[in-house]
Amino acid sequence: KDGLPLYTAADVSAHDSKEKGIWVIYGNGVYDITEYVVQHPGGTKILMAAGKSIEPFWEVYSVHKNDEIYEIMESYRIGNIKEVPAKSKTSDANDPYKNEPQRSPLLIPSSEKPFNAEPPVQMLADQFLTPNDMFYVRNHLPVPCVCIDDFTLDLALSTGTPSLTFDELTKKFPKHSVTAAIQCAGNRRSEMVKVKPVKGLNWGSAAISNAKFSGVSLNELLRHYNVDIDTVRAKYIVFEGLDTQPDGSPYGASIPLELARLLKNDIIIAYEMNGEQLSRDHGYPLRIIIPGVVGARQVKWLKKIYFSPEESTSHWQRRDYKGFNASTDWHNVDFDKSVSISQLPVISAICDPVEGQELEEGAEEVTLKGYAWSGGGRGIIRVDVSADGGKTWHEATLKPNGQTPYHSYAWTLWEADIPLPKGMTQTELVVKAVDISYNVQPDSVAGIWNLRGCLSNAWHRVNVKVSP
Ligand code: MTE
Ligand code: MO
Repeated sequence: KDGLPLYTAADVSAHDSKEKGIWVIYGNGVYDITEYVVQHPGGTKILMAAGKSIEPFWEVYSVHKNDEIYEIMESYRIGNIKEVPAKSKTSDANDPYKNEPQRSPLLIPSSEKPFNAEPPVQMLADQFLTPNDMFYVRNHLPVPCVCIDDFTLDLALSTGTPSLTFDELTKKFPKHSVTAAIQCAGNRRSEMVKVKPVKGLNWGSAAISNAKFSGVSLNELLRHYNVDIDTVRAKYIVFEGLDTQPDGSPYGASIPLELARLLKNDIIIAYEMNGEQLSRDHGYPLRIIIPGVVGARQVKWLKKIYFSPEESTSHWQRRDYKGFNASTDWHNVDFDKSVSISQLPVISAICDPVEGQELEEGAEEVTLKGYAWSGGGRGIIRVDVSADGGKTWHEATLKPNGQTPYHSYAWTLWEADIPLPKGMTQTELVVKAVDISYNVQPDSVAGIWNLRGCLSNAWHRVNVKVSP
C-alpha cells in the first residue's frame, strides 16, 4: 500500500457524488467506493460519508467493524492520505473561539464561529433519544469555560438574592426529568430561502433533536425561597447565560409568567442530558429547559434568573425570533410590534429518503421515516404521507412517545411504506402532521415567508428519482 498515490482531505471531499466519484477515508487510506455503493446492504446511507472519513459513521453503525468489511474496503483502496502540517496556533491567542469543545465529526456545520451544526438528517429518525454528540448545536457566541468550583446560579427574588453552588443545587433538591424535543425557530429555513433570501443560518431539517433532560424543578427551587410563581408580581421570568457579547451583555431570554405558570413543574434547570452531564456545547453546567417552547429560550450556561415587568432586553428576545407577514421587509419591519416566539407550531419532516436520492431500481414501494412535533406539549395524532406530490395520502405509523396528549413534549417518530406512482422517473414525497388541537401545517412556504426565516413548517417535500 505504501506505493499508492497521496491525496489531501480536500481531494477526497471533492469526490462526494456519483458524477464525481465517491471517495471515503478510513485510517490513512483513501477508497473509491463509487462501484460498491449499489451493493451496500445498508442502502444509500453510505452516501452520508461521501468525501469524508467513514469512521465516525461506523462508531454509530458498529456492525461494520469486522474483518470481512475491512477486506472489502481494501479492494477499493486507491491511495493514502497526505498529512498536511497543522497550522501554528500561536497567532490566534486573541481568538474568542480558541477554547471551543471537541465535536463529533458527524455534525454538519452551518457556521464554525460561532459553532452551529445539524446531525445528518438520515440518522435523525433512527433513535427516539438523539445521542448527545449528535444533538444539533446552536451557539450565538463562543462557548464559555466554566470552572465548576467557582460557579454559582444567581437568583434575584423579592425574598432575597441567593447564589447556589452546583453542589448545593444538585444535592439539596430532588431530580426531575422531562423528555423534550428542542427545535430552533430557524429549522427548515433553507426552504424559505428558495422563495426569497432571509437573514439567518441556512438550516436544513435537522435543527431539532430530542433528549431526556434531568435537573431541578424551577418551581420547587422558587418555593424553597418562598416565591410562589402563581402570586409573584411581575410579567416575565428572565434567564441569562454566561456567554457574553463583546460589550459584556449576556445571552438572555424570557417567557411570560403566564406561560411559566401554565408549565409550572415541567420547567427544569437541567444538569443532565440523556443521563450524562450536560456537555459544553449544550450548556454545561446548567441550562433551563422550558418544554414545548422555541430553542432560543432554552438558555444554556444558565447563570441568572429574575422576574421583570418587561421581556429580556437581549437582541435575541427583541430583535430576532419573531414572526412577520410575507410582505414585511427590512425597510418597514417593526420588531417591537411583533410577539416573541414561545410555543412553536406543528411541524414534521421526512428524514429518509433525502432530497435527490435515487430509489432502488424497479422499486414499487418506498419506506419513509421522519419526525413530527408540535409546541405547547400538543401531541401528534396523525401523520399523512404522499408519494405523488400530495394528490393521494396514506397514514404513517406513529411510534408512541410515551407521553400524554397535552403534555407531549417529545417528538413522535413515524414510518410508512407506501406505493410509488407507476411509470415515473421522479416523484415528490410529502409529509404533513396533525396535532391534538387539529392544527395542521400550511401546504406551501410562500405564504409563511418572513424576513428572519423562522417558523418554516410547510408540508415537507422530498424529490426522489425512480427508475422503472
Ligand atoms: N443559550 C445561550 N446561553 N446562548 C445561545 O447562543 N442559543 C439558543 C438556545 N440557548 C443559545 C442558548 C438557541 S437559538 C437554540 S435553538 C438552542 O439554545 C439550541 O440548543 P442546543 O445547542 O443545545 O441544540
Ligand atoms: Mo435557535
